[in-house]
Amino acid sequence: MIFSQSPAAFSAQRGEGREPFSEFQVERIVPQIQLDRLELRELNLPLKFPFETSFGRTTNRRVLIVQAIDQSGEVGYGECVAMEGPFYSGETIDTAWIIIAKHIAPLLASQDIRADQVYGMLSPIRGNQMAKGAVEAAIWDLEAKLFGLPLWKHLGGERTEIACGVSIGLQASTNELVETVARELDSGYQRIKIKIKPRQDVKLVQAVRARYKDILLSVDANAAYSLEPDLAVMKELDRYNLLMIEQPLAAGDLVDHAKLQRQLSTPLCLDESIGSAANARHALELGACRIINIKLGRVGGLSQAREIHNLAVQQRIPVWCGGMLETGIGRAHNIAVSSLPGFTLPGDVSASRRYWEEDIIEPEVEVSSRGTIQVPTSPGLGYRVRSDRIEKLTVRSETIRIGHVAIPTNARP
Ligand code: OSB
Ligand code: MG
Repeated sequence: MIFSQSPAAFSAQRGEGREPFSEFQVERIVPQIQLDRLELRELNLPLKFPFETSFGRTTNRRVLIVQAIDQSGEVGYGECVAMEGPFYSGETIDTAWIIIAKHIAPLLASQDIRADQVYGMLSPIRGNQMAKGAVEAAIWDLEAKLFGLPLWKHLGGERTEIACGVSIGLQASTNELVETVARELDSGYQRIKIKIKPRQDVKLVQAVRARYKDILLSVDANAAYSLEPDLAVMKELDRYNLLMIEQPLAAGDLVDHAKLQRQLSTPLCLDESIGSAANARHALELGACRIINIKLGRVGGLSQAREIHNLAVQQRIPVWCGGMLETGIGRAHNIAVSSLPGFTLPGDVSASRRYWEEDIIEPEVEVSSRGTIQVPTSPGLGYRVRSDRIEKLTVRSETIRIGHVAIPTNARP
């Protein structure tokens, strides 16, 4: 009976070759994970350059890394994308830590689990998507490793190369912005996104467009505008052939986004507004956007990210993968998600070296001169996590045991 196998026995039986299973087999043979513990760590990493948006300036990243460890000792990694302060979303890395330790871990206790069931198991907890997403992503990595499959394949991804864009923060001057754009284009990036905020918007776009008529250019306001007072600015932006305007209005303002979209020819893209697959469905039904930015942390994990992707494909809405200044662990998850076929626009998934002097994975994420990342071929995330470096960067840690009770084989369907 296939279901009676533990994942460890299942991988061992597959032998050294580790050739991927056909989709048919992956469908049928679903090992269940016997989780032993979660390990939380806070790392402190200085960014190579400060990153400024309409909601603030980040110079240093406090990063919460989650390790999901099963009874055979296999380890999956997840990264919580919450930031230090509650300014992009309501979560912070400190709230996520408490939610994981006090509320998420107990819900994972006493059962055999599968990665695609984790989001549902956590449904008693309202919100806290980034906390959920970090744990769920770690369990996906663990499960992919138990299968001996690269995570992107285990998710159902198809692309072996993903298209990359960059997100450029607010700069000290317009000249510096144009110089930064030039540098990123020279590196090969396929799409430029610049951050804007009230009074630092049209003039920035105008300066970049004056130098680069035809590049794929978009702007991201991080919810800094309101419909009524700012309609004129939005109409100005509409004249620059932008690929999209990302999240101009507040996260909850789906109705106002729909009103705005009706008055613009530039597609609106929602980021902060999309906290779940339900939000995505509502936004599309209202006509609040024509493009969706998918961030696995913001939507509660890879299963929700995939569900939003599937919905968007059905409705012919292009999606792309957003970023949250991740270390290599979060970056590797973003690469895996971006391999799904509906990710047709270049994402904010860029090279490790844009953010870090030294990443915590090996090899680091590299971008080709054509602005692409090759998906990895080894199991799970597909990058080696540098435990030594993680150890050095750790400022606090906590181990949370998951009380596991095996369910007898004959009790299963
Ligand atoms: O709005 O996409 C955003 C970074 C932190 C918080 C929000 C956002 C961003 C970015 C950077 O735009 C994306 C990246 O390069 O990781
Ligand atoms: Mg954004």
